[in-house]
Amino acid sequence: VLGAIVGVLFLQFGDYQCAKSLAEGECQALQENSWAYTYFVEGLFNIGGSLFINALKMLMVPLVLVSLVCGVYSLADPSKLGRLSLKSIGLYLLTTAIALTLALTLASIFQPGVGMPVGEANFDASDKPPLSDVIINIVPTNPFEAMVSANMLQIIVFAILVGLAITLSGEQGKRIGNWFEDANKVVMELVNIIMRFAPYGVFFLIAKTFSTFPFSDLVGSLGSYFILVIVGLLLHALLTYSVLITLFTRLNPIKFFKAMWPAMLTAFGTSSSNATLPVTMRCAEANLGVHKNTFSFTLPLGATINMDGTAIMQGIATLFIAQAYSVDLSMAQLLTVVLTATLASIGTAGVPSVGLILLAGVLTQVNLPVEAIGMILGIDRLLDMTRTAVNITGDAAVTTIVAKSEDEIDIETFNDTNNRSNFD
Ligand code: DAS
Repeated sequence: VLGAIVGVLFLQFGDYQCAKSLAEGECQALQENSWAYTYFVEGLFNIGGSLFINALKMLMVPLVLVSLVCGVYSLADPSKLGRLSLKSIGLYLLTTAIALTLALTLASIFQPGVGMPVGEANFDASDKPPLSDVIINIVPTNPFEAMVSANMLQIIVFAILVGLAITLSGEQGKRIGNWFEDANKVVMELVNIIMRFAPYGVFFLIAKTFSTFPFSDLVGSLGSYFILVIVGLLLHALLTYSVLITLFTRLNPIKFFKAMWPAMLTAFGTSSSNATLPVTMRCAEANLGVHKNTFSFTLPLGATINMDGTAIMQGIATLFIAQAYSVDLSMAQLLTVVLTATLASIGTAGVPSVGLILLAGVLTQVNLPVEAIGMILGIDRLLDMTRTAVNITGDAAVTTIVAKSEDEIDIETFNDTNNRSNFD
């Protein structure tokens, strides 16, 4: 909010005016030696914001590579591979794919980014590989080149294969697996360090955006993006999970939401699936009646690999940015968005704002500018809180379905809405 106010003040009272056409996607200061534009808009705001965006881009490759190797390594443990994990992994990937499809459909229908005053794309968006190339190219010929060029799909495929190989490598694999688990802790600490600078980075990015583009145009487009993500999150939570729970368990979905309400509130408050996990587990046990030996596997798994709410944001944000830059994504590129977003979330821990770092990877994969994240960063906090609540609700919905199928749920507890424990 402070960044927007400062930006608007500069645009209204600075000694420069932006060319209304903004055709080049950048503000053309009409007074060449404008001090306000030179030292602040293109100076402080631009440098501060770009440093933060670069830091997000810096995190993409190590975060996805290390967390995904760990995610697959912990998943593919033969002792866990059984029916339970195949059911829960299958359902988690299904709900995430449904979330992305819903998000891309909503963004295609309502087109929130059309009219966003960023003008034409001044980057190469022409690379639209045919579907066959997208599929052939997901296997890297040189994994190190894939990392250097931040080819996220190739990094994801390589990480999944490495995770599987570690599992099948006996003792040596255990040593490498432990190394990756330690490396994952370091990478997550790196994310925490960068996120400490988020308030400053967001201030500079928003100040630059609002000091460059007309306030009325911005609020209209950002407002429609924000509302569309909230609508997508609510639709997915209330519709998808209700249908799946009714279809697969014949239980009352309303009682499910009542049971999970304390965990949803905790997730909303913390913006972290990991931090909410103890409450999600308590709700599953005390309110849903799910047996411990089921939720103690499916919920930690879900907190890591299942991020439906994040997928909703990523699908809508990707199309919002493409529309803002008048880039028309092909069907192959939309499939790339679904693949990258679904697979990238498998290993990533549920901590605040991690969805934004993954969004940078999705944008990279379809040749959209990662800098464009700067436009939506300022309103992401409230969206992160809401999508995290949806993430853990999805974890609990799949847990309920799996528990019912394994006859590991106490139906009386599930149906008894009087004994709801709110852990106050
Ligand atoms: N905050 C993340 C979580 O905990 C979600 C996200 O960043 O998108 O699930």
